[in-house]
Amino acid sequence: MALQMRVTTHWKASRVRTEAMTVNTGGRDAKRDSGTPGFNFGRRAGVAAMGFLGAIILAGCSTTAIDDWKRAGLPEPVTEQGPIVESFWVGSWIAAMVVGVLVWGLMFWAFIAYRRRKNAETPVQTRYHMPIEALWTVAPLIMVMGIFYFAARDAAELTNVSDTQQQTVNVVGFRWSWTFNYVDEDTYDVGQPAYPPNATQGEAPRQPVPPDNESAVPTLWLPVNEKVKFVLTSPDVIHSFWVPNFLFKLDVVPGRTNVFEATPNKLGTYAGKCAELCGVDHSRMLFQVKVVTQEEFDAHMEELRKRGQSGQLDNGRSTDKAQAV
Ligand SMILES: [Cu+2]
Repeated sequence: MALQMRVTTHWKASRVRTEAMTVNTGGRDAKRDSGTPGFNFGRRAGVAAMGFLGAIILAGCSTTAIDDWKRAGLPEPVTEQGPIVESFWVGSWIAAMVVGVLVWGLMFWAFIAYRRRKNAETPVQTRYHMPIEALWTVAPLIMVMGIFYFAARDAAELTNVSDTQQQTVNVVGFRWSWTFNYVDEDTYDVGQPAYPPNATQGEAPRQPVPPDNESAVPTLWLPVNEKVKFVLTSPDVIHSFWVPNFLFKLDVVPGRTNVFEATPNKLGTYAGKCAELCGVDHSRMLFQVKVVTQEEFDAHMEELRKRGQSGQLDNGRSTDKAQAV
């Protein structure tokens, strides 16, 4: 009885504690049903408050917020491959919710149908019930196999390298910035760590990097609707190349060349960052991706050549440009 009382909802904790104490000291006649009118009222009020809050939140939803819900919190995909991840993610949530609603429904049905009644005897105990045991072995197995099938299928598609790319970019992650070698254009761009160096030591307040500001963070330019092969290399430690809007990230590992392909299909500027803790200035490894028209891309390549940034930086570093800051 004391246990039953303690698990009752916590907003009635003080009353429960008193009752539990009564049970412990006063014995059997102190036994009381937890479904007192006070408890029911509290629960109803709670449900009503949550419903009201839900209505307010829904009423205040902008279309962006609704789109966020439709993607279950994922950023908007900006590549041809993005929707593969999106449908896997959303599908997993739907499957999880279906299973969750079924399990919660059965739980609450059991709570109510088999709740303790006054003077009730110990209920019948079911043991070694083969059909039930088979069910709770086979059902999770089917679920795990289902998740595995879709995960393996989508991962194979996302990591498949067809070598039919129109652009190849060698992304070099180094402590603590990025170099983008445009292989087919024979140009490069090299970045510097974002933020002033002392910002990480708490001496200066950290300023957010202005969006679309090329001087603040290195920028990778990509032509829209062209398949890009990303070749990831690192001269020092493990980094991770992550553009959240690509819904994809891949480690940049020294001594190893990781490759993936993606086709950006939405014009715009997107944030990127290192997603593998790589040392003290890991948080300064910010960059951005600019998806532009073919003409803008060509003009930018010409601009790089004019600045003298022809050729490739194998180790990602350039003595004149990427000085330690
Ligand atoms: Cu890093």
